[in-house]
Amino acid sequence: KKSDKDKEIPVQDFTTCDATQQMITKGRLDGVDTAFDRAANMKACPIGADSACCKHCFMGPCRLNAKDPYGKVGVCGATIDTIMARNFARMVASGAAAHTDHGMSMLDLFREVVNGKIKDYSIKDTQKLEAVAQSIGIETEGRSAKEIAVELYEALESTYTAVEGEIPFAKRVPPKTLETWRKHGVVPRGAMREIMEIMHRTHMGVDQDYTNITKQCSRTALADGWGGSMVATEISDILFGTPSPVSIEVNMGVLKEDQVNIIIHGHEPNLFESMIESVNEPTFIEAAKAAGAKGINLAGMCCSGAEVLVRHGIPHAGNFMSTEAVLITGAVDIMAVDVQCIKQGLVKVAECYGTPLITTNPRCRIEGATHIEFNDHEPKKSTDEIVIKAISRFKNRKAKVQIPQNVNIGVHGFSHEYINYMLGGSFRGSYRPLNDNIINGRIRGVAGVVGCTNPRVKQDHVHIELVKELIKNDVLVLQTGCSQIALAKAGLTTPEAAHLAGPGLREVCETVGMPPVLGLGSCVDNSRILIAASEMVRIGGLGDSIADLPVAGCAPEYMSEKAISIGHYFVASGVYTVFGVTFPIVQGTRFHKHLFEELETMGFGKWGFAIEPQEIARLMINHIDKKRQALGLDK
Ligand code: SF4
Ligand code: MSK
Repeated sequence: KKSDKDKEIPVQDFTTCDATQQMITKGRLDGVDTAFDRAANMKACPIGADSACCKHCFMGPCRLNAKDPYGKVGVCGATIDTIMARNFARMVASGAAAHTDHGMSMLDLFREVVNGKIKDYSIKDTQKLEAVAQSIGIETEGRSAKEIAVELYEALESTYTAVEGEIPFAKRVPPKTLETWRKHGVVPRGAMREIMEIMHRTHMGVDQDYTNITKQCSRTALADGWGGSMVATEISDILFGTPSPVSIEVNMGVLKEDQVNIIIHGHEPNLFESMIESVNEPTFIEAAKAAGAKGINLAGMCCSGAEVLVRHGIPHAGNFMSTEAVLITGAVDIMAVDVQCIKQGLVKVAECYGTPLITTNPRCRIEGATHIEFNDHEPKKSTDEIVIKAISRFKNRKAKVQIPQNVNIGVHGFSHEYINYMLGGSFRGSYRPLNDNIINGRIRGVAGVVGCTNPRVKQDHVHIELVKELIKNDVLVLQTGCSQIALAKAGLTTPEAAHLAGPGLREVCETVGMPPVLGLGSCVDNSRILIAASEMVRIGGLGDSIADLPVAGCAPEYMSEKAISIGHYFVASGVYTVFGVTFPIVQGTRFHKHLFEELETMGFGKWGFAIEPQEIARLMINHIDKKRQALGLDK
């Protein structure tokens, strides 16, 4: 039962997504609560928001005063800088753990496919297999795919397990950037080691120098971006195919009243890949018809959706803040989830509409949901069972169905390989034309706009207005995750959106036939942006390190610890990265100065913060212009 307090708040203040607005309105009439309502009814804790509290031991918890940060210390004597740095480090550790565990699952699957123990999946992209192997110095000439894959597996395992040395993908880092990392001792070893060390160092009574803690934040975050996340992306491409652009429908209108609707939500692609097989089984299609449906309709949400949107052109029903709203349609016959960004609140909403909510991963069970475990060794066993349940729910649908008719068509699937191809004219093309267009000023710079949606700000609004402002100023925008879906719903992922771009970017888009906003995939696919940046350095003309490039990043509506890890690996890689909503550090403290100023002087990127889209755009564009000037591109 919802409280009355938020009933006054117009739904337009919660979200710019029309379909989600319609569903919140319906939810209000049905007496159903969503995270929007809960956020309106629960003020964020002001002490936690500033990260001014510590509960790392039981002499505390200790609460400092953000308004007088140096007026007090914790019982152990910990200063505000130590407390904030330790809290920040643990967010990085948690976010990095999520991505690296995801990557490790993909690597486990790859190992079992390569050694023949799993036969339901296979290596789909041998060209990518060879390219990844070559990138870390594995000989491919005259060798079979199996031989290459065995050696690649062994090498990539050290991304997680290496107790010393450097992770394999450090070989892809531009030499000058790597030199900076080596100088500051932040080249990552295996992720397990780095995450373990961060947890040790942030224990009570260990590392109490915020600059030293920040070093381990950088090392751990880099083990995510250039390690766990990059392995997740590359192995998923090898197993399931490297994305290339597809035109596809996005938004809640992809649900179909007269079909069995199945939604997959979460992050790892293997569940979804198996579900694609299951829904195409003729026996299930027949069974769905026998139950009175016209067919089976499969759609994705969040990053699970982003993975298959770019690889297979499966429709996407909406981003993080629409996952409860989509259930309010009454049209979802089953929602199956795996890991990450799955709100516990889904259970109640699903229950209200008689939609089975299925957990599938042993790492993520939710009280009140049904668990049907997914196993890579017999994947279809669980996805078949889920389809059967969905058909049965369709047959017995009791909830009134109301599907918002919003559908947007956009082009997605710009892997860095495809960007190469698109701009360079061959699959082994080059970023030369991109660099040339930046040098001649048609493209002012490149921005990565990524990340979640968050009920503390109007859903999609900051993403959309920020991206519009960037492209208007000739900044090419690369996107992943929930942000990409926000822009797709706003119609900016189409080549026609080029008319919203400044004259230079518009000319490039029209010549190539590409949108001014390029969707690259899921959150782990932020690694594609790192590779694109490395390629831009390698091609030349834009400096020697990633920190020299006229680029900037942003997660304007972030909500997760994963986003903090992503933000910090971009910063450690040399990118100015602006976050919106809130930033968990007290302004005016030494730790704040370290992250927002000093890291840049050490050869890294730096953090930035602003809430309003125009202000974020101004910060990013100013930074791009500063880098252009330093390169001598704008006299
Ligand atoms: Fe308080 Fe120090 Fe314990 Fe943190 S570690 S709770 S600051 S006494
Ligand atoms: S799903 S981490 S809400 S982007 Fe990757 Fe979206 Fe953020 Fe989850």
